[in-house]
Amino acid sequence: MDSNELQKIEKTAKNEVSGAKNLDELNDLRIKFLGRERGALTLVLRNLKNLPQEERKIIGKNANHLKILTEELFEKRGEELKKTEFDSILKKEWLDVTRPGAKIERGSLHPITLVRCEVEKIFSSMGFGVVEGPEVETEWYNFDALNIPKDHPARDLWDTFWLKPAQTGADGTRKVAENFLRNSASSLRSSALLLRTHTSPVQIRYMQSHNPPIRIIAPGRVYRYEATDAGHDIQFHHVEGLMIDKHISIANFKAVILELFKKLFGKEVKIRLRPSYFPFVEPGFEVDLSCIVCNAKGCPVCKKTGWSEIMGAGMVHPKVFEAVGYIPRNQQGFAFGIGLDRITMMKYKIPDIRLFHSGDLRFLKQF
Ligand code: FA5
Repeated sequence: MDSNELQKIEKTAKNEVSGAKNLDELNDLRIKFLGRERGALTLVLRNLKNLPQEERKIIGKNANHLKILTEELFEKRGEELKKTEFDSILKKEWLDVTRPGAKIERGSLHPITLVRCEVEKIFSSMGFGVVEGPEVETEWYNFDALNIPKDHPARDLWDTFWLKPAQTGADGTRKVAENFLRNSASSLRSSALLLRTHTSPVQIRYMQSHNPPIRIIAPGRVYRYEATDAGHDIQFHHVEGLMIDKHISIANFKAVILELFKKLFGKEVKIRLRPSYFPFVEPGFEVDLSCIVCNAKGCPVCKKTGWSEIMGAGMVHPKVFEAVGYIPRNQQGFAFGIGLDRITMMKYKIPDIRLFHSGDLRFLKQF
């Protein structure tokens, strides 16, 4: 061991410490030079005892001096590296708190949902409850109980999607659903399955489990196997209505419907009742609303007539009361089925019903 060796250690330490690229590298170097076991300077100091006394004095002094110097080198380089690392973190994670936030895309309710909610609110304010029923129905509820027996020509009024007998899923879910529907008709009743063509079966289900007085609406999706055009789709929505008590008349029906339209459209509207045939009401009529899309001037929605057929209605037929187990003469009432899509078109002046299911965001984003 001589002074040359110490100078060599000093030179390498200076070079390597100043060249350390990060704190890990610096730590390795610290072990290399100052490490307790095998650090270059530690070994020098440890071996001092083997040197002659004179040499030990000089080398010892120089080695201690170098140790202090090297520790200062590490300290200084450590500070530099910490600052560089901190600066790079700051650069990476820098956040401009004054920058305006990114706009969160929000969905909106479908126009039909908006109008459905509004219709429900208006009917609720007139004391009507809101009930629902299954979209997959049995033939008995959709037709038979509504006084539309098999082979009756009136069935042709409702072009029906019939369902094939269901495949049972591994978990038996479809079977359970089918059994539920079939059991809720009786075993003697027709249990073929279909997609309901109107929400009138909900009034049957409700009357089976409730006695008059009744005041309900039944909104929901319905299906028909028919050609589509600006005013017709194969999947649309009905709001069925039913009001039954001892002395309910068509005058009550008119008052309720005019109140609905007045509140929904925010102004008095014109309606007209045309005699019509529905097997489950007598008398039956269709209600036309003067076309709001074109202000009754004529457009594709009203087929250029100025009127749009909006609903079917009438006084509940005694046969329907019989089907649900009521004594026909004990009560009377009206029922109606509003085309929800049609009144939505009127409210928002939508010229084509097919837009509702087009999935076109340019259309949907307007609501
Ligand atoms: C019925 O379905 C009856 N259940 C309504 C009813 C209930 C009458 C209670 C009497 C008593 P209709 O098939 O007319 O009736 O349908 C009712 C309304 O649904 C129509 O007035 C019309 O506004 C709308 N509608 C009918 N077919 C379509 C279709 N393909 N696309 C869109 N809306 C339709």
